[in-house]
Amino acid sequence: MTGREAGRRSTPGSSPLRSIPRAGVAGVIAGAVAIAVSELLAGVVPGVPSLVVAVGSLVIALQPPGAKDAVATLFGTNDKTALNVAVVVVALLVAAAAGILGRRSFGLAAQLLVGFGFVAFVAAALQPLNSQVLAAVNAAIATAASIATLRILLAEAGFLAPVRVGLPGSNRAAFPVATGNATSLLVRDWNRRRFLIRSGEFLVGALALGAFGRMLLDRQHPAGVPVSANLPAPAEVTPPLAAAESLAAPGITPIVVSNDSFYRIDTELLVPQVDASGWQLRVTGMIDHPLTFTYPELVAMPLFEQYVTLACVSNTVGGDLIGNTLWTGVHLKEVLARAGVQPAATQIVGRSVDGFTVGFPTSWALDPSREPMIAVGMNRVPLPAEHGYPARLIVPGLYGYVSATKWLSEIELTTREAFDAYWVALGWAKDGPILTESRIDHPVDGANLAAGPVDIDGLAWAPDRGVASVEVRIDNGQWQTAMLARAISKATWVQWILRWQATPGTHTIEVRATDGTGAVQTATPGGPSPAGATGLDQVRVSVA
Ligand SMILES: Nc1nc2c(c(=O)[nH]1)N[C@H]1C(S)=C(S)[C@@H](COP(=O)(O)O)O[C@H]1N2
Ligand SMILES: [Mo]
Repeated sequence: MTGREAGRRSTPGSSPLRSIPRAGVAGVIAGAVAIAVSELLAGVVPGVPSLVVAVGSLVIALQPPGAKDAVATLFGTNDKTALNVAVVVVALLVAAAAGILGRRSFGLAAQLLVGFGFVAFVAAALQPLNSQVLAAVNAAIATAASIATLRILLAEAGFLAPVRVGLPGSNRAAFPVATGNATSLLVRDWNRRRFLIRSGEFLVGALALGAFGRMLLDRQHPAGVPVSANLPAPAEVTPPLAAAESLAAPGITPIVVSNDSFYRIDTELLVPQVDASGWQLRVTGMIDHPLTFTYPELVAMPLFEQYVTLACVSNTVGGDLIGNTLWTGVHLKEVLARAGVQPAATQIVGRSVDGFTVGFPTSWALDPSREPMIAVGMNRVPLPAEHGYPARLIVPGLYGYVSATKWLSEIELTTREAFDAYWVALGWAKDGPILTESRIDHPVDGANLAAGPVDIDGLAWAPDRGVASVEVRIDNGQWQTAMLARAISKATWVQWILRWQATPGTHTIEVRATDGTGAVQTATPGGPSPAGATGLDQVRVSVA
């Protein structure tokens, strides 16, 4: 008899290494069942938090300074998916460890699962919008489901005494595992097959229920304008865009981005759903008259419209974490005037229902040259949920991370020294004026072109200093001045175009902008951390 055969004939428990895979599989499946049950509960019962989302949010909350820089545009859509997947994978690994432990001591395995369930509960309970009771209920049920599953599968695998359920006919114990003769080999084969069948059943069930739960959960957190939302007509209406404000170049990036294609960046793994009827905006801190607005009270104030370009500090050179749209909202200055800002209040902090914060200088907001707003509309519809319904801040000239609080709940007047907002505490710059930048949209990098006239076009922005000029150069040649559309305002980006007589060969095209103060955009590559990306956008093309 070879050593290998001898090994097969021992009991699973007596061959510690060889039994690891089966025990690990049992653990993974127990973990999958826990996740499936918890996602299903979260999807079916309103108010029950998803534990996967909760652990992901905890990871976001615990990130060390600089982590966001390492993952270039963390919190973009793909990163949210990646984080969910990472949480599931880690949970399954922990569950696998529980399965392996369970061969020797089921009690220890159960304790590990309880511990993990407790971590998930704490993660969920820490989120400001979650019910702690429902978080506890979900974690308890999910943990119980994983322990029961592990118990059943470890018994099927022969590591534990069979689970006896006191129902007639259900008492299908695994065959006793014996050693040393042909009959027992057959029995063990049958046991192994039963383990596999059972595991497969649990796995398929978990995948189906988990996917169903997640689908229901996503449905509870839809993007887009909430059905019940409506927006009164603004008192001051912006005239339609003049023809001169857009260049008539085919395929050029539109000057106004649609709500659906406007970039989205935030720390929320599911789109927050704020009910405007229960929502309030409080104005607090170093003011003479604390204020509270309900949604009807806020939108009963005179509404105005303005185009403002919003950019993310994480946007890389040539990137698309930037958009320009028509915002509708209340003058922040009017709200601040009513509140009576005390002279010592040097910082305005915007807090979100989810605990996110921004902070910007009071002097920036009160500067007569700009109109910061409490925005309630985007492109003439109420704010879509993912862009901050029912209200958000929009401050011309500042990156979103220091200014554009979505799902706004409080405006607090404080000092610059007293408080560092969310991303500032994580190492990003305290001041976040949007840098002067420009982008080549056409031709695209790597394009193959025919020799002859080629239109090079793109966008440039320097909110809210305004763009004075845009220049393009080919192969390090002379800077050539591009034609600019008429800017809607200093707070918006502007389209530019340059006709080029392309000659055969490969060429590098670069662009740079000069802002309204005469400052040329920084050409040295840098950032995005801590204060925004610098450097020139460039594309390489082949001309034949
Ligand atoms: N509540 C909340 N508001 C937020 C954020 C966030 O994570 N949570 N992210 C900010 C950042 S970093 C940016 S760039 C803008 C993006 O706004 P948008 O998603 O509407 O484009 O929102 C800002 N407001
Ligand atoms: Mo951002």
